[in-house]
Amino acid sequence: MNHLLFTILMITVFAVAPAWAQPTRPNIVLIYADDLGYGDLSCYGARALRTPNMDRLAKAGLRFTDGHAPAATCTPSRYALLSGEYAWRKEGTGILPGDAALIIEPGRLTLASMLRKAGYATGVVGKWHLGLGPKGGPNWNGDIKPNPNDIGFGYSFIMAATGDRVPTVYVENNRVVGLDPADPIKVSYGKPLDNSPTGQRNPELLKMHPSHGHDQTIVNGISRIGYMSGGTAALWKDEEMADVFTNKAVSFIEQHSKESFFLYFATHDPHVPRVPHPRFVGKTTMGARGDAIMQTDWSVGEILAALDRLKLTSNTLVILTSDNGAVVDDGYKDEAVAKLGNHKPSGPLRGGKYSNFEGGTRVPFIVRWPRQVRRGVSGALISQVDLLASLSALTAQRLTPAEAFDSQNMLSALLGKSPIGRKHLVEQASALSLRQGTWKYIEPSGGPKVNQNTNTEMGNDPAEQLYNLATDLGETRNVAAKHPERVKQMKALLQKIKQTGRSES
Ligand code: NG6
Ligand code: CA
Repeated sequence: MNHLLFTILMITVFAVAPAWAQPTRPNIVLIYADDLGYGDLSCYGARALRTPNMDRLAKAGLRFTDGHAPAATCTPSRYALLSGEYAWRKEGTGILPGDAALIIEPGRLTLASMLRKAGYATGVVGKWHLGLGPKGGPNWNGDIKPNPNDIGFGYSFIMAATGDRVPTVYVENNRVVGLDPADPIKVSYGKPLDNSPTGQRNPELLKMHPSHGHDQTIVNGISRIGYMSGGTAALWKDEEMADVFTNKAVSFIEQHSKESFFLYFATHDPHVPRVPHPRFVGKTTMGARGDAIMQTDWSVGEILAALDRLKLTSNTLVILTSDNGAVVDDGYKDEAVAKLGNHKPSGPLRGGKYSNFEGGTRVPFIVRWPRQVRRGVSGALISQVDLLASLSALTAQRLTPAEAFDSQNMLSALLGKSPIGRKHLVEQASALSLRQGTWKYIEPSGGPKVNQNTNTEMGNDPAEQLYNLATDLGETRNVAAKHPERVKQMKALLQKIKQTGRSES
């Protein structure tokens, strides 16, 4: 048999064979934290708090030091993670309001639909923030469709957007959980719906006050972004959210323990509003943000414990990462700033969430699969946008050139079999940056140098910026003037990646 025929045959066999025929194919659990920074884990150098469960994962697995979220905010990162396309290529992929329509077209290949096609049971639990429903937004009181199940997930239990945005309810598959039809939900991101109290007019009703924005409808003593009425029986309690999501994630694992499964577990922690369960309050010296990180670590521990209990650990690929870098004051007076002490949420990196500097997209990135992944530390340049191509290689699924065109097969790097990652990576914040090896080029941009609300160093500059991260990880010395040739070449490459509409390797 010639080689090509054999390869085709093998691909076919793998693609159609039932799960039991592929003992080495792992379950996949993607734990996606929200706003967890590069320096927030003790295994990444934090000293002001300990994250034993995440550390345990790192110790038994591979810890990446140059792993990236595709963007410095949530929606574009999640869009790229699931679609394999850089979000900046597509309009309407910025931070979405809570009533936005689904931004990934049903029928399009996604990380979930690819794995589903490969025979995996697929599920998403946690923060969604990619929109729901058709153009014009979802029908909260009826059939919420399209939803995650229309883009590859067999099961979904989500919040539509973020904890600080209405509607503050859970959605399971196509329905708001616990909705009383006699008390329908209304949502507005324009005018107020009625005269109900708001954070702006009724600060006396708040248990947590906004520092900027977040002064509209009050739910559970916390004012949010957007207006909402009705749905009283369905409203979530922020204090219980980590328990609710974690329990749903564990149940999903239990229900599918006898088949290959893919769980996308998107915790809301440590995003604002940071209202951890009372059992985590005061667990760190850092106030709500530190305590919410402890809660994140607890959620990770519960997932790992479930895998152990069900004897799934050795053949489960666990990936732990974050949707963007760290932010301290993201809109509520929760003492995160006052109690930060010496803790550096972005570790040695400059900037954080929203920033063009490395703190925007370089995030914790840990991979464990005892059967296959080499233990240790990897400096390979890798991005979450690569998971689609890498995991399709792992499960012998073919991608056409029209699919996942920015996703590169980084399976060898992911499994620790190669120290080599991407040759180049586009980082998305208010401007675009290009990483090539240890060099970083930031496009000229006119935005503010510092975001006054969050106090983030944004990395905006009308001049071109070039940093050599090998000698200047903290991006303190712009060497563009010293290396005009390199600037020219990197600028041209970024232009080419934009124009050709795909990332060539
Ligand atoms: C910003 C919010 C911030 C956070 C962010 C989204 C204000 C003033 N700030 O617009 O609090 O919600 O959006 O965060 O409203 S993300 O992690 O989902 O991208
Ligand atoms: Ca986020």
